[in-house]
Amino acid sequence: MKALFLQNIILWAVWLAVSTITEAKVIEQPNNFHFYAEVKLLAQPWQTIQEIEADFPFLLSEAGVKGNFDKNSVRIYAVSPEGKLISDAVPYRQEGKRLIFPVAAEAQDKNAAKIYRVYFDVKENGLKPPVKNPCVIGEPNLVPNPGFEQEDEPGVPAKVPYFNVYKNCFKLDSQEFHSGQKSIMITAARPAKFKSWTLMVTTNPGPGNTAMRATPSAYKFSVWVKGKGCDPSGLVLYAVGTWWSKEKGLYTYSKTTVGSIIGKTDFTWTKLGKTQSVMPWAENIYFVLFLTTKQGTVWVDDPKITLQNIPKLDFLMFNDKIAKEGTN
Ligand SMILES: [Ca+2]
Repeated sequence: MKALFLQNIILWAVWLAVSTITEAKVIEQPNNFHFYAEVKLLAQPWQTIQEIEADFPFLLSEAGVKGNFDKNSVRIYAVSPEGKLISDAVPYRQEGKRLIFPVAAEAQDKNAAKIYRVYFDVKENGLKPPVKNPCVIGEPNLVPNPGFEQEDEPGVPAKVPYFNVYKNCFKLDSQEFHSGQKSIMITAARPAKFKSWTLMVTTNPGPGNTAMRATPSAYKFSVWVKGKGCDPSGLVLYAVGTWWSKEKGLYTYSKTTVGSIIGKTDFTWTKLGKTQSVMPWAENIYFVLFLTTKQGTVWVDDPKITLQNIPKLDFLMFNDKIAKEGTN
């Protein structure tokens, strides 16, 4: 009986190994695209939508290539540091000179720097079919759960730290929103001399916390707010960035005003924003909103963090696989 059991275990292990091999993904090789360029992006512990600047006609002319850029030919792949394709073509949206696409979540800090390779071609090398996007690609945004649309459980927005701690005054509201179908409604339970709420958009760095990674750069922070019955002496929003280095053991934070609304009791959806540089040694930042008003209700939606300077494709490469054909 025991032998039969062991035999079954072995058979199951062999089946698992074989099925894993046979199910290994074959990545489509972009063999008939004549050119590519690469860019480095920082992946977050959650999926983000990121953007790059891609001026293809300029890249082609800088490299002395004659021909007209084929807008439909763009294909984006994640590649390993050795230059091997590690993903299928990534869906993207083209807006002027910008390419906007999802960057997959990466759990490990050491693997967070990702290389993306963009293949493209000129019309003279044969028109390429346009890419069909399997999904709608939103605006570039580094925050997890942009617009508070995903829920962990009914009424609890996903990836909003400590939402439940403030459940007496925080509510996921599907009646009022700036975009999508939900916002976070914050209500003063009763008038108080001074009232403030802390809404964490991304977690503070620290042991066990999944914080947002940062590169030495400037980030744009913004958020939309709406108010009803607020204290007219002022609603102030502070963004708090904590700049933190695990390696150097440095830990500091800077509190910066995202914006304020003074003299209004009721106000419609209003965008408040601020650009903030990150300390050169910082490995993480976090985005917290402190809202202060003595009374009333405030709705918050669409917090957004983006890089001030968009990473850029700046050097064209010739695709070795077809360079011999001499058709460039
Ligand atoms: Ca929303």
